[in-house]
Amino acid sequence: ASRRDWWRDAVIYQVYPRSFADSNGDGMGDLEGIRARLPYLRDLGVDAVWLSPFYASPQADAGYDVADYRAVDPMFGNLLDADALIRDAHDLGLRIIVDLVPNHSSDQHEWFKRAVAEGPGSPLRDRYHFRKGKGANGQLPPNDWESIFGGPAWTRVTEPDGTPGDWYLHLFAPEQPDFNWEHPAVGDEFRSILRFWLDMGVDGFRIDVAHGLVKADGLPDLGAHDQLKLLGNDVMPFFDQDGVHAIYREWRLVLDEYAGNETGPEGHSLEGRGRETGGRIFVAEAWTPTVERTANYVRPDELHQAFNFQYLGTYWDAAELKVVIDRTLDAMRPVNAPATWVLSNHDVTRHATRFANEPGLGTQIRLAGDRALGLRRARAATLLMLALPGSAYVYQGEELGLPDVVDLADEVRQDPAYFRGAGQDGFRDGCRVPIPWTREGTSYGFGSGGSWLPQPAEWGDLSVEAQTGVPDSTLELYRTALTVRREQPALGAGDSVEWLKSPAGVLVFRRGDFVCAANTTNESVKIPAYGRILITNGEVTVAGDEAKLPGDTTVWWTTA
Ligand code: TEU
Repeated sequence: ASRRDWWRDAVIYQVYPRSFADSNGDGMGDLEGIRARLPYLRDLGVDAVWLSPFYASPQADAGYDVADYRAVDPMFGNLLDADALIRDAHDLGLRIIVDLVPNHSSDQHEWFKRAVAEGPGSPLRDRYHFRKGKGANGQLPPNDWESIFGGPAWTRVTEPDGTPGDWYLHLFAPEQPDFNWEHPAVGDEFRSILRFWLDMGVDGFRIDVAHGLVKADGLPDLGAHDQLKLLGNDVMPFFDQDGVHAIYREWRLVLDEYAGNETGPEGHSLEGRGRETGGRIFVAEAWTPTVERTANYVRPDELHQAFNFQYLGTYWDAAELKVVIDRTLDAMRPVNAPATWVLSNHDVTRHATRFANEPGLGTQIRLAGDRALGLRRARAATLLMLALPGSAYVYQGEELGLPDVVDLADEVRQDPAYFRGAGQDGFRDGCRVPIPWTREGTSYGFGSGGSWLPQPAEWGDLSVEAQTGVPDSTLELYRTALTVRREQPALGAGDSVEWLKSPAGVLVFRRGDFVCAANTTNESVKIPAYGRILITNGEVTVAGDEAKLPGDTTVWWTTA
């Protein structure tokens, strides 16, 4: 990986702060806990760390409801802790990407509280989407949009005089009112927030609901659109509107201001960090109907990367994977943006559990499935992902092979989507169970005061301690893979792959001296032996110029 444009082939590790490491024994992870574990992340071999929100928040949606964008929630620490975390990360050669939530604030944000308190006609209401209701006395929501978490996307406020009054729009929970990005104060505020964190020294931003900021003119009824077809071909009036791109072109100019002002990892040369933005990047969380529409977000004057949710939504199936890989690379090449590859995050069932189940269940499931099979496929899928050109995202705990915790009791669940009965969503607590660090002990080393979600008894055997130094462990597989990835220039680089002839159910591709083969079937197959084996998750046997690749196995070769 070259220093220049580090992000083009970076492996970026997602930390979910409340579930990573708890330094003060309150059962919730915090910034000091993360800071103490930075050497673990450095040794794992990732390039950057993306932190889910740690800002001041009532935690109605685990911090994706921000009350103050320039403050750390006391639950996670304070700004000095954030400063120490960023500095220590840089000293270790790790970059820090923070989460920015511009689509909505918390209903406890100062602007929203004042907008409600000032009553109808308050100019502060123009910073959100306040409307009169329909029907007699305005008792019906202004349009037919539904919240992603279930129920109407509108909530009616009680006015200062005690009467039911205006409605406000919230694509997510009622505690997450959507900003009106047509109002200039909103843009001004967010450019200022960007500068605040850039001045703190962060290396980039993950943009939450990046496809949602601009709504169609007049907030038209959905009518025939199928709201649940988020990844179908339908463009919703509240998602992926063309107008959103003007916002990102402005943000890019803010990043450009920092081009000559690098503060990144010490010991890294300045020219090592991308050109226009001093190595700082934006990554979009944009759920669009197609990867071609996703490519619009990463045009040269907009954002740098966007999560590849089409890839995340693909099952462990060679034919389907090949289509998505080709289509992704074809979509990213014209805009000169790196492809990204992601298998898990804090919103979906972990891939070890998805692949333990039948295909076709989607990314929100609550079945354990065949655990051993799921883990084997997850390990093979990781090696495939890390062999592809572009940047890869790793969600905390996947390097331990953690499954989703599928049997959490309703009393301990906290995902608002679960309780609001979201059609396609809501099983998100299962991938958020705190990380096990040690074999024994209170909350398996997560902290001294238990964990906010209960950890299963098997967590000890899956802990970092239990897997460290164990050659066949998933943790060592990740460490070795990431080491090899750094050593082999062909890995991650470029914008295309050369597919080689392969049996059905098997993918084989070459990049320079490097060959990767992934057998997604459960039967062993014979393929040519391409050279020296660098890594595999299975037991590949070689006889002469032929290799036997067991089912659900990926192998990397070097032909050099
Ligand atoms: O997620 C946006 C989003 O659209 C998700 O709700 C997604 O559709 C779903 O989880 C997939 O099944 C982002 C954050 O990642 C998520 O945690 C927040 O709840 C949401 O925004 C609101 O801020």
